Amino acid sequence: MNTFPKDFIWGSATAAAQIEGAAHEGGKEDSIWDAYARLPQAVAGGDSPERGVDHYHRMPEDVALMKRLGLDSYRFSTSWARVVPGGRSVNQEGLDFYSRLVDELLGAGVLPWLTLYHWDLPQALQERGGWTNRDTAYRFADYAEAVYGALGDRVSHWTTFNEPLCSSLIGYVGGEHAPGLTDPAAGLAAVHHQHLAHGLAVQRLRGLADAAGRDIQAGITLNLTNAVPNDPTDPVDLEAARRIDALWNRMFLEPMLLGAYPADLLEDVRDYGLAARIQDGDLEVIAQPIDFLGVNHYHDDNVSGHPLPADAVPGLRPTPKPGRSPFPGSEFVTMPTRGLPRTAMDWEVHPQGLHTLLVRLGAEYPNLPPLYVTENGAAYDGDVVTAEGAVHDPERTAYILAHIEAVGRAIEDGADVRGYFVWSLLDNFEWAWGYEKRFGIVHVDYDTMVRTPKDSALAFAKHIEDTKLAASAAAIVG
Ligand code: PNW
Repeated sequence: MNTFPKDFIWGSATAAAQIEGAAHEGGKEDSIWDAYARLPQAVAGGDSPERGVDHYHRMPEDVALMKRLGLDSYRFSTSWARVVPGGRSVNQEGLDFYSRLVDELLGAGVLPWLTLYHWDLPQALQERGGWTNRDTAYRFADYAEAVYGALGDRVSHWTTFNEPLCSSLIGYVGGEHAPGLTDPAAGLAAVHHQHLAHGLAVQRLRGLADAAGRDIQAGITLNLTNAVPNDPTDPVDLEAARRIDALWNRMFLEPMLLGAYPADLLEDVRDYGLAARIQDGDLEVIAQPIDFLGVNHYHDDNVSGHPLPADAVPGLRPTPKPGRSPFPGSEFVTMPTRGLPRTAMDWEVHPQGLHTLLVRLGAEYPNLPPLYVTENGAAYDGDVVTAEGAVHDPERTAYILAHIEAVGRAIEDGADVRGYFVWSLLDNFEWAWGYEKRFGIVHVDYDTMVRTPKDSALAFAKHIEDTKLAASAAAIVG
């Protein structure tokens, strides 16, 4: 077993639109995911976030479960459409729900780790252009202020965005996530405006915290994915990997950490107007110092510049639909399979990729803040609750433990990683896959909403306990 720092944070994550349900209760109005799910064929099985896993009504039970599993922290998101329904005025009832959640967590000894945007823009703001409208960034900072006003006395960890890549490129270019557009220029506008929104919100949160004499930790979560050239000796594949690395990783890391978009990226996407979106002063706002960087990691991308053979399985599958390429200017890039085991999402299982990524970040960005793995986990088919009330999920268990081991080795190799959150606490609404793909370490029966910890949850709980015992033993001996 690896040793982990004594104050390493072990947690689990969810997102509002995936678990809460109560889509039209407590003053909440449509988010883009509520609206998108009503479009024919948008979501597998015609599923919607309307009911979620009823967390809105079962919150205390879910927090009790976290306590039982021994989690140090719970990463959740607040729904903008619940807090500012219709993008108009603040809904106290919405804030009250999150206030009760935070109290419940603190009462259970679980650190609240709050994300402001996990993809559920108020539909009313979408009708004003959504993230293609620069004004949305300023509205986001106001929303951040409203949430801080209600929870800032008790919440210390603030994440602006979860995976802006998905809510820009997959939503506006690939067309497979809400709002379902297929417009590369719109997607890149969304990227820039989300960056700006991040910077404005960090400034706003810090200003409010300073005025109140409080310390906060503010950061962002990115989904970072190694772009591996399919044939590392082939210049065509190497060029494809450079392009995907620029779009997937560096387009997000560099404005925030270095204060500039990568020059090669600007050249790759020159036809789509990204440069024209950047106004004087934007990059200073975007490059606000952050206290941590959240890293979501599930798989590597094996990248080629050659067309796939006719019988090939495409590597990256965000949704059940054969979607458009989400890569502006690099639409020709393919993702061939390379014989690794795959999850039910068709994503490669390759824990070493997480080690490579975490070590690389420290090597490439001298001013990198501390890292937290804010999501990692796997969907597998075939979870069943046995007569004894167990769910045997050996593949998910192995996936999680192998990735934790990779994190431990990355720390030994110098990466400054301070926490690990499993995705996800509960089976939930897996975006365009609806309820078909189960990522939970806790099983949810979608008819009765009964929760049953899977073997992976018990293994994770045991891992947390063993690690803490080992750390305190080392402290006594040391
Ligand atoms: C993340 N991809 O989404 C999200 O943060 C979660 O809400 C989600 O449930 C989880 O991962 C599992 O999918 C992703 O296409 C969606 O590479 C798509 C991709 C990656 C992450």
